[in-house]
Amino acid sequence: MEGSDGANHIEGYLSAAGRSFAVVASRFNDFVVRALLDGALDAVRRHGGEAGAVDVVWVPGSYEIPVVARELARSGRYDAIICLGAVIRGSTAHFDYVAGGVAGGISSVALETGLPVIFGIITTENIEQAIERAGTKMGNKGFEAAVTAIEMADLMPKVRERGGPAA
Ligand code: INI
Repeated sequence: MEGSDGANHIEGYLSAAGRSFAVVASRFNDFVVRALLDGALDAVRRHGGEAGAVDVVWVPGSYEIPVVARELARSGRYDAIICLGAVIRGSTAHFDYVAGGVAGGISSVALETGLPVIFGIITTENIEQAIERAGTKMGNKGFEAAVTAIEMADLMPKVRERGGPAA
């Protein structure tokens, strides 16, 4: 698309129709993560997708998310992977290890596989802040993560087509 500045702008649109997604969800703090999942499925439906086109895989804690995301990304069955978890500092002495591990792991999987792997992990100081980000006054980070997945799923094929090796 040519923008008003004369450059060629490439961007993803927010249509989930015909797209397949996997969600990797952490059972730790699951009362928060279930609200994030509700938000993510709502986002898929509101953007023309079907809940039946979403597979949800549950793992024990956020630290386990990257290894499962990697398997799912490598399967070739999905247009994007959405990772959902809640790492709350008040609940653990090893917050930094869990939060850092899951963030670095998700980023590595995305770079290794070339698939959008979306960081829908809430990292907060306390439970109140987590609840605020799971469908109350700060919105729903699961919804936002799914919208990002939908946009990236549309963007990546366009980037490959545009940026791939010349024929
Ligand atoms: N996992 C979370 O997803 N959130 C947390 O807040 C958390 N805390 O508090 O410890 C947490 N820990 C478990 C961790 O993700 C792993 O499951 C565990 O260390 C085993 O590898």
